[in-house]
Amino acid sequence: MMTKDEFKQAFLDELDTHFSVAIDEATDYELFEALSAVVRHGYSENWRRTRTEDNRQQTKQVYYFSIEFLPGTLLRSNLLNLGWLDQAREALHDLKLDLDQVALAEPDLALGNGGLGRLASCFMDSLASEGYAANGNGIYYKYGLFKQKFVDGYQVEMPNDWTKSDSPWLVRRKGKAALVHFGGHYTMIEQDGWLTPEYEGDQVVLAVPYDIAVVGYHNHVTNTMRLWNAEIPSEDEIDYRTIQDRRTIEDLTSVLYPNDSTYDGRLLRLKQEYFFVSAGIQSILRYFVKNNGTNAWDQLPDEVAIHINDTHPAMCVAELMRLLVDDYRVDWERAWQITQQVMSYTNHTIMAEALEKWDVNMFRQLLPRLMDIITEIDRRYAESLQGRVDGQIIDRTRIISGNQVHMAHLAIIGSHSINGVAELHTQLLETTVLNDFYNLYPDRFNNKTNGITLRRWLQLANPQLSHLLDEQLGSQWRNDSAQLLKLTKAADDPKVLNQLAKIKLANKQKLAQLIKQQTGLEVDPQAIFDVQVKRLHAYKRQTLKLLHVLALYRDLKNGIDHPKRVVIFGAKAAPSYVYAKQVIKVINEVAKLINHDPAINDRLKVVFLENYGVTLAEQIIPAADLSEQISTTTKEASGTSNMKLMANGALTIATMDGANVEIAEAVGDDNIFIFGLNKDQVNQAYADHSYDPQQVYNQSPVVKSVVDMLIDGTIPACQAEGKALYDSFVQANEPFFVLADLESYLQAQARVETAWQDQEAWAKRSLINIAHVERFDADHTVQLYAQDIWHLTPLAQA
Ligand code: GPQ
Repeated sequence: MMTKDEFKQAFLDELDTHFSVAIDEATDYELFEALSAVVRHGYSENWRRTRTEDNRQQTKQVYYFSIEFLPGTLLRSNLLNLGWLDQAREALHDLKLDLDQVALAEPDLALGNGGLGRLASCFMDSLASEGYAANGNGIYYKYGLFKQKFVDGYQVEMPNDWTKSDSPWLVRRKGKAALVHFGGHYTMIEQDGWLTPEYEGDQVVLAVPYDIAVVGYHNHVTNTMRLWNAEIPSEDEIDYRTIQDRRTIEDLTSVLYPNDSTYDGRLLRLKQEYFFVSAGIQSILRYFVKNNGTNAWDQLPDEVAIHINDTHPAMCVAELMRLLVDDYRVDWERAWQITQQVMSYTNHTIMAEALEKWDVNMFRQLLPRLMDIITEIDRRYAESLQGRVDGQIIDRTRIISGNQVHMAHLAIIGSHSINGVAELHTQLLETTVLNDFYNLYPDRFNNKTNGITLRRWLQLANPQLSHLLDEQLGSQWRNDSAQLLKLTKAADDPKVLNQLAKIKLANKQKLAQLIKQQTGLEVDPQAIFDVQVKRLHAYKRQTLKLLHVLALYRDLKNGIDHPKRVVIFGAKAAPSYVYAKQVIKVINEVAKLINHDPAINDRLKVVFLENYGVTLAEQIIPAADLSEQISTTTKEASGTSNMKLMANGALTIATMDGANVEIAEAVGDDNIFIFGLNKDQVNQAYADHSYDPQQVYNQSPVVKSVVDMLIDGTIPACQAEGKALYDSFVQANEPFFVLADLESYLQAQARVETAWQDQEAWAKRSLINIAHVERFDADHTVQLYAQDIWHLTPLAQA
């Protein structure tokens, strides 16, 4: 424990040692750095001890391989988990400083695009907090996710050169570096009766780890997230004298793939995937050999679980095989058994374009030995099924077919567990995209519905609501989210409901200030704050929200009144995703039109905040009244902003997609607004091509009148983009059913308006949502992974 005065002294000492400045001359970043130094002292012993205790106890560890992590900022979350947040706040207050203000100096660590990367970071926090020995394994991108600006309503991407600011959380561990080989040729030569590859002409890259401590909540466990940086091996410095030469290596880890779910532009990405996979697996085996020698491989599955987060690290399967067979001379069959026991895989989408496939020739050129290993895995796989199942099934499930390497197939064939991320998603995997595999290996399939860490998304983001929960429930809910269910006892207590409403209003006032600061717009905190925050994607249907906005605008212009509403968007588009960028442009122009129309008189405001990311999410979500989860049913694997908004008391308007289905189940029909086609209707329409948007458009005056606003000159300055959206909605077999769901969506929004009229009833619904978010606590999710998939037991907690 640390008292306030001790904290104060430690902070002043750090400020003095690091910068020799007094408080009033220090910049916010210097204050942040001094604070972070105090925090580092707070966990350094636990960090060392967690590592060495794993070692001594031989506790099984999981290695979570993910090409993306989105930790956001770490100062306050580390303080919270150390149990020092209140002391730090008070100590700074004594020094006339505001912790939250100083914390703003810390840039987001944004080494991911969206949900997938953020989930990885929520899991890291929860794994440490649940006392599991867990390691993140990822890439040290020099440029993180781009910074988004709007210029004339268009998205402009700015580089995010985050390493410039010298994050205090990273520790470079040159001593733990590994060598990764690319290209060249190899021949198998016999050495002591074992065929071993001899390489020639390959490029060697030094992988240097940067480690970040992952502090567990009040439990003395501190795990490691390891990010690998590509560098020139020192013995090769002589060969890389020109800047051009050096770039070929350093570029390997320089950029995060800016696409989410779909992408193109390939070779570098393949290199990145192999790079962090190979470095990570090498370091796992090195550690294992140090503890167990080179003769105990059958114990590997007792000590190590490797998790493949989506297909990007699927090469883990082949790389572990390569190292076991080539370097450690383990028999193929034995190596394969070990590999399957060690590996597990999570799928995060059913969208075909995100299931990675690599051209065999490209793969072979970059990774000749690995390609041959995969070929052998594939050959044995097909052989094992020959004569037992239909040849077509073998063809459809092989790793190599059509001159392509199917990464999902590699991950599935090499793993003992395959999971989806929400009940509906897992069911769709089993019955559609992975149906062949499900029929072959039903026991490998399981569901693990996503979760979020309530420490960041409730305790840190919404301190006032957290205090109310303390008052109502005692502080135990902070350790044990099941306690939140007890909140339903207060569902009819007008005092509690009133307090809840007051807290929401205060959060909305704060967000209103931020909106004013960032956009100059004044918004009324009494209005409905209607929030859609997530990546910009056709299937997520920001377009549907846009059409609702146009419908409201049309009504208001025609004298039909609606409750005051502030529609808030936050979304980045992949730089090469033309359609998504057109949507941004149209929303921005519609916002400009409405916000400056005196006839609207502030009854409707549209705010598109720039540069949505973890920190902005922490500011928006606590202020939301309405959570927009309106993806085309079957397309959103789970969603996680739906859970974050629920935790903060927003009511959800949703399709029965992803985890929305489970949210609806948890809160009950009266406490959520459901609309739109269900999964059977959507699948039916795909199967028989029966969706005819033209017909919907022609038959529904409501739909026609709203959609026409995109092309009738209502919205200035985006004719081409408006037309592009219009065309996309009416095209034959439009895959996202925007027009099909529009009327149903507008009706659901009308129900929202009616519900809003009774503020006390709204607050009650809000309370019920908060109470039931315990079902989506990532602490619980990781426990299920640990028990069912990884077979971990928590470290003995000191
Ligand atoms: N997701 Cl495949 C991403 O964020 N990026 C991806 O490349 C893929 C999936 C999301 C998915 O769309 C959401 O529905 C999930 O909630 C999230 O992964 C975490 O599972």
